[in-house]
Amino acid sequence: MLGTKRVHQDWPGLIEAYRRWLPVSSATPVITLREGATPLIPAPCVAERIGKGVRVFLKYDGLNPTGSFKDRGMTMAISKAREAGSEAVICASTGNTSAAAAAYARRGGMRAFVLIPDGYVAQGKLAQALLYGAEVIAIKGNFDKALAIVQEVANQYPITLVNSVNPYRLQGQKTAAFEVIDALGEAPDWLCIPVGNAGNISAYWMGFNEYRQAGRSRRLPRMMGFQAAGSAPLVLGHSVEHPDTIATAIRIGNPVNRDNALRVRSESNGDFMAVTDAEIIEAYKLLGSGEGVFCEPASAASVAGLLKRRDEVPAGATVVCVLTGNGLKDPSTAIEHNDARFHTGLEADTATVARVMGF
Ligand code: AN7
Repeated sequence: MLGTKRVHQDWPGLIEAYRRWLPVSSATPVITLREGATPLIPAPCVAERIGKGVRVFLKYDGLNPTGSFKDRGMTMAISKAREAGSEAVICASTGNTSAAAAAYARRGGMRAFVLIPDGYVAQGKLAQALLYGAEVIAIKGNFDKALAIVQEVANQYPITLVNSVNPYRLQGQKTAAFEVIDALGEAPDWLCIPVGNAGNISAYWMGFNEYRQAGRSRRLPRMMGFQAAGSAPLVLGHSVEHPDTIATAIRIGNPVNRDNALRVRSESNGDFMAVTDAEIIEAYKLLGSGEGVFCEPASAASVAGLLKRRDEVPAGATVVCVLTGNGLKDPSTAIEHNDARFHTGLEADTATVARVMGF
């Protein structure tokens, strides 16, 4: 009966929720914004395009505190940096890592330095880094160059690197796989995921394996990673010097977790594939106007990829597509790419409004 049952359960954040699976101890100061516990949303419009009784779910990690999956890794990386006595952190970022690093570092009382490719970070992400109080350094160069610089800086000076070469990042991010299994009661048949530096695909695979070893699931998914066609080093088999895509979050030509990614592909019998910007935008619009889910372009690559490979999905399969970031991160792409009827500059009278409505 409504009212007799406690419907809202307080969520302590993923470190407390999954403490026994994570490298933390009573000495670790937990820096949290109550990240994790994101919904697994059924996607009937996407499923209908595949048919064959396939079930599709969206792991909507855009509902984390700073609007992306990066919060999962950052609560761990920042808590461990704080435990080690660090006073400052640094990262290179296409945007989301910088927002998460800034928020968690400031919450933990640390300085946050973020290097970004000047002009190629979506507006919402830049706004976040600035507002959260990061020290933002925009360079004339892409993400790969920025990452090389922060690695050198972190080697030479007393500052903690919080890109996904930091092992605590992947530890935190693996909890998304735990949540998928906790929600479905079993691992999916396919996991579709956008790939940039390949940290997240590596983290999910770790999480799926740990849960299976512990008897929480019986199978492992095929890991299907999707890159933007102009920025697809793992598909091509070599680095891309000048990566280019509308999905700026995954505009990465030299993924640091390359070896992990190749191992995940072979161990899971998975695959990597490129999706074009046009395919990304089509999936992005379908998610918005068909499912009511607003994700950022990079995230839509997972659904674009699934649709591209629809013929290979086994009948009756369960598929999870990871939506890594919130659509509000990148309002200009949404305003530029939509199928809406948008009537502007009209006179403020009822007759005019009724006329454009079609009455
Ligand atoms: C929305 O923020 O690399 O394959 O610097 O923001 O783990 O790199 C972002 C990556 C997918 C790719 N979707 O994840 C950064 C950054 C979104 C992202 C990815 C990113 P990885």
